[in-house]
Amino acid sequence: GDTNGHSVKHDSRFDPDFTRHVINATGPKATPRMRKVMGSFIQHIHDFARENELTVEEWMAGVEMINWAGKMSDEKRNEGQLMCDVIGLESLVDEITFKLAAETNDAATASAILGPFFRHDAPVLENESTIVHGVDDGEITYMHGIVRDLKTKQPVAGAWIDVWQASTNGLYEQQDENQIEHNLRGKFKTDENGRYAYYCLRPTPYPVPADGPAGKLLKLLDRHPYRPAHIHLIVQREGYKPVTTQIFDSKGDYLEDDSVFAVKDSLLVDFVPLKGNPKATLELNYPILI
Ligand code: MBD
Ligand code: FE
Repeated sequence: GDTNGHSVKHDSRFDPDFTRHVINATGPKATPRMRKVMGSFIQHIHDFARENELTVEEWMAGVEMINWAGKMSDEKRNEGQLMCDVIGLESLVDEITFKLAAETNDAATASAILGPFFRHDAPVLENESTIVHGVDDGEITYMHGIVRDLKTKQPVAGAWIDVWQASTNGLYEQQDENQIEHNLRGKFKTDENGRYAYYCLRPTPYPVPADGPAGKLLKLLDRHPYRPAHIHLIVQREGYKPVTTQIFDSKGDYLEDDSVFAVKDSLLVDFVPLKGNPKATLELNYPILI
């Protein structure tokens, strides 16, 4: 009861009316999409709190984890994204996006999540050159293929392929002061026959960073931090929908229990022995459809 003539209508936070009241606080200038998405978000997170009888301590632990992720996020380690990855959110959103584009996209090379270690400023390199510098214990792979139009099946000239991968010590170049800038990254352009080619490493499994909030969450969930061996690719050309993807060594570990849930059957590849090329011991012919 109040003594000054005012009353708070929604004073029971357990009442679903309270959630409605919060959602309805959205003003008329919010965009329809913002109204819909944030309304849904508020509904779900209120229901989540009620369902789990979330305590102040638990909620604050979550807030601290988000703050910790923010503090650790820069171009060297995107912990906010990594947190989303270990709960499968980036993979889910990738799948939803892919499905929405399914009519035009069905025949295209499947997508996979970008992950936290992409850099926009990879060096432009000539076809037939290498992205491997100062890595002595890796298996050098001659990776090449033809990019084709998914409808006409004709080669696509002038398509850009961004490639990046971790070194054999399990670290991307920006995580590792012992690698030269842009090691194991490159941007290649398909020639007039739609062909690209470069030397890279056979990828090796490695753990996502375990010393930050994502690592702590994995530990609390009794999960390992490993990812299966993979190579990242972004393929794009004006007039085509860009494809962000990863390819996975079909003979590697952790294909069934990727810590970030990114593996798809259609993205498994075989590295085959290569003879007669002094620069590489393995070959990967990877055709791409965009
Ligand atoms: C990675 O290397 C990666 O590719 C993803 C998706 C998440 C964490 C680390
Ligand atoms: Fe990766």
